Amino acid sequence: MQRYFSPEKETASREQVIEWQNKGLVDAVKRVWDNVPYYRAKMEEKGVTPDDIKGIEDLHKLPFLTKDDLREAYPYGLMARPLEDCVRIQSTSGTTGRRVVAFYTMNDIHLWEECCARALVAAGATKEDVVHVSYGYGLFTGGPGLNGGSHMLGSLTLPMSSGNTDRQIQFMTDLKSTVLCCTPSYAAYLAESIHERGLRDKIHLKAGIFGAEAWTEEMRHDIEQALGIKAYDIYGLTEISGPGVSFECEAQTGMHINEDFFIAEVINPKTGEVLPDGEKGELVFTSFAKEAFPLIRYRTKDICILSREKCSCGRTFVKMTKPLGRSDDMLIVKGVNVFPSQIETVLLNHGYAANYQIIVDRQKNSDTIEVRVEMTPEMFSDELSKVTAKEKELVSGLKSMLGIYANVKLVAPKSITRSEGKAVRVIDKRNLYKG
Ligand code: DLL
Repeated sequence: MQRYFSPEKETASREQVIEWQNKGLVDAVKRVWDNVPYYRAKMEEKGVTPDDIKGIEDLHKLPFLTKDDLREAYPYGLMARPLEDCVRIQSTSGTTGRRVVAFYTMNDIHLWEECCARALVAAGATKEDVVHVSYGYGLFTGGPGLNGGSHMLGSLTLPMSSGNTDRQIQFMTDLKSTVLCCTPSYAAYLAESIHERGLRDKIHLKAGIFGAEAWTEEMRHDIEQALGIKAYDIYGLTEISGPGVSFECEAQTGMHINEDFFIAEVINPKTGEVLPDGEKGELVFTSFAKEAFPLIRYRTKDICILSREKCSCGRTFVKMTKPLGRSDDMLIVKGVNVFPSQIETVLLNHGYAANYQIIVDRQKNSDTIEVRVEMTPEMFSDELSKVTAKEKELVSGLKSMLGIYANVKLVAPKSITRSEGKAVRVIDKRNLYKG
């Protein structure tokens, strides 16, 4: 059986990988300096020019890039290739207004799809498999990424997208899907629905590739048991390409980062200092091989640990742990990125004060989000029907801001505990991050 999609890359010697990265970095820095005024200004501000960058040992001299930079440069400010060379955009989930938009040339699409094909092969997929893609399609990278990877591998690809569980299960049984790609919470929901319908013995799945949100080892165990599969983690972010920036192999002890395309660093999120392998900190990526949208030292805000221990699968690429948390307050609810500040904006725009709490939970394998907000003193004497109407108004405001349903509960004025220090706005009962 095929063990690797790109064997010469995935098992390359350390020296070889460093050579690719040295060359790639020097080239990428020149390209952004020449083509992206935004980058040039950032580098000038830090007093660094392309001549200072001879290889990855000089990476630390370069400025970091954050989501705020991407928003500031929106929409075209970070493009390193002319528009005519670009063939696609994708965008991060959940944020409205100034979204983060990433651009791709045809080569960038191929690079990204190759990452996903590697993830599929690492999960045991071959061209004989039927790959059932239930990640969302559209601006979200999940569907298009795994779809492309599956095509590249030559597997029959079912572009199911998310939702419509009955249809998912029907195709899964009729077409005998063998590899399922979706978020772990949707996999758990599908498993439950399959059992409820008594269809467990009609399912032919052998593996699942689940990512885009945090999930625990316990959840992995439950999904594996319920579907009789091996469940693999996959990580990625739109800014760097999408799913497949890193992926799990059969060892299931961390995700291999595709180091022939991306340089990974872990930094202290407070000081920006680069930490040695094995230490926990914020993951930073340099996507040197990308043409349209190469990002240099992009801060992911994901907290993790890198490990260079030899892996039993034979891949030599560095491994990252599952994200162990975030260095900002972003939540991922139903696979959608949600910032508390977005919720606050909706509340303030509707005339409420910033006394609120966001309660996130997972019930029956599905995320729930509830926003509790204090009524204004005038509203307190209103009849119930008026209060319900106000709640509905907020539900719809939140839906258009976040793209997902959030339950709203208007509570009595002064009933939300005031904090003496930092307000505790978010109560996440899911306990997804361990370690
Ligand atoms: O979630 C890309 C993706 C699609 C990855 C499908 C895997 C599968 P964004 O919407 O830009 O992109 O969200 C990126 O999601 O910074 C992490 O915080 C989180 N994330 C992604 N994969 C994982 C994972 C896609 N396996 C943000 N475990 C990232 C935990 C993950 N968190």
